[in-house]
Amino acid sequence: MSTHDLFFMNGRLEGAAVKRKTTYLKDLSGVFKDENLRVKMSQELVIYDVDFYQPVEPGTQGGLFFGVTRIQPGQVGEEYFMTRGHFHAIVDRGEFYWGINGTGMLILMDRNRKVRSEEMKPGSLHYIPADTAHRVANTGNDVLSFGACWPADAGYDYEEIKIHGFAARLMNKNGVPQLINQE
Ligand code: S6P
Ligand code: ZN
Repeated sequence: MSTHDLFFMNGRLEGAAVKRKTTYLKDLSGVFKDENLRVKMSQELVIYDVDFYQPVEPGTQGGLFFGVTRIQPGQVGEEYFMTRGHFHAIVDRGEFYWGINGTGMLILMDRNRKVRSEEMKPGSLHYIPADTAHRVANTGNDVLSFGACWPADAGYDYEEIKIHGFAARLMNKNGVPQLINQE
């Protein structure tokens, strides 16, 4: 009998097979509206990290991946720290997110560039439909963490967002998070 070595406990994913990807401010060139300000800030600042478990090879049909993302509190100018955001490479793949700690906003954009948002907080559950770009912003003073489960063959299309961005950005306007249209 082998010892089980994979746990999702107290909001953390733990086990020898769990991998971590850390994203620093220096990795997010062109992501925030105020790029001039971003380059002046500390480039070694951790903006978010993802702990994830891939039980099968990426691209495996029928497989599932599981991850926990933690976004630090903070802003670049008026814009909240957030994930890069992506469509899935295989467009008809959806995903679940759920809030674990802190408060934030899930920003969703369809192919017609129509943007909507859902508030994230501990216990909130979010279904991300297929062919929908998704990004999360931390609107609070604590670390925002959320769980995610997605198909192993979904892949990532970061390019579309890199070129065209989201049609709206989440900004702190006098202490209130507001989606501000960019087009
Ligand atoms: C993967 C899933 C999450 C994100 C993570 C970081 O499909 O949506 O694990 O990868 O939240 O966001 P991003 O946009 O940098 O991949
Ligand atoms: Zn995704």
